[in-house]
Amino acid sequence: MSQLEEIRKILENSKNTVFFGGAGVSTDSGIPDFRGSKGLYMVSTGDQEDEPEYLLSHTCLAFQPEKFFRYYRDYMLYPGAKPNFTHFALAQMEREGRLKAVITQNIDGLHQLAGSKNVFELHGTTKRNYCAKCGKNYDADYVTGCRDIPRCSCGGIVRPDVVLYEEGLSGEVFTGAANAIAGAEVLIVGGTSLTVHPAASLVERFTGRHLILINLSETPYDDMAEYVIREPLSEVFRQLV
Ligand code: CNA
Repeated sequence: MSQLEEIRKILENSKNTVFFGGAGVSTDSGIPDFRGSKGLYMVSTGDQEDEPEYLLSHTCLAFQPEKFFRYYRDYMLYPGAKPNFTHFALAQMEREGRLKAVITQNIDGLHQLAGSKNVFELHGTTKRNYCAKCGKNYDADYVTGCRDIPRCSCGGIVRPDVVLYEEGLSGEVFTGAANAIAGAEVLIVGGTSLTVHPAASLVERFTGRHLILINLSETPYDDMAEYVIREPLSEVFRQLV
């Protein structure tokens, strides 16, 4: 039996699978990842203040908001992006009672758009925005439509509900995700370099039976996995679901 046939059988027989993914899930939707071969981190001018880690940091938002929003709007917002086969396959598995949760590092909201209900967004979402001063909520269209710094009616900056570099994760979301992984029988990890912490270390909470890792490039957790598949996620899911 081939590896993919074995995995298909495992997924067919389990009612307790959890998926943990990252930017590689959405590359087939036209959203570039950070560390893949065509990722945003592969372009560097050598100036630290031009690096994505700085441009997407709390410091940049606080002290150079124009620069922050220019980069954020150009590279983090994809209003026309649609879910791809992987997003839809995961939503279908949940509807069929086979998938318990999707845990994502993505901020694009595409899992929910595909129909997934139990989604833990570890790094927040570009779909929600709020005034840093008064807390008033704004949708993504408001931020997309602003030319420069999005402002609230109170004058405060409207920022995305996204976990920026130097900011902490929501304890509630992280605990929910950790519990889902700790209670899973099968864990599929896909489209993530597993280098951003603490999110990546969630894999260590898994004590179930089958760990399946689907990623185009090597990750620090490959040795932990029972199956390591180095093919595009959508192609793999077409054969699994
Ligand atoms: P990453 O570090 O960019 O890693 C992505 C991984 O996915 C790489 O190892 C690639 O080799 C792999 N990959 C790319 N395309 C595919 C594919 N089709 N099939 C299989 N593997 C593929 O991204 P991580 O998610 O690990 O890092 C976490 C960051 C990235 C989070 O903070 C996110 O907010 C951030 N991010 C999110 C998005 C998004 O929301 N779509 C886009 C870009 C970056």
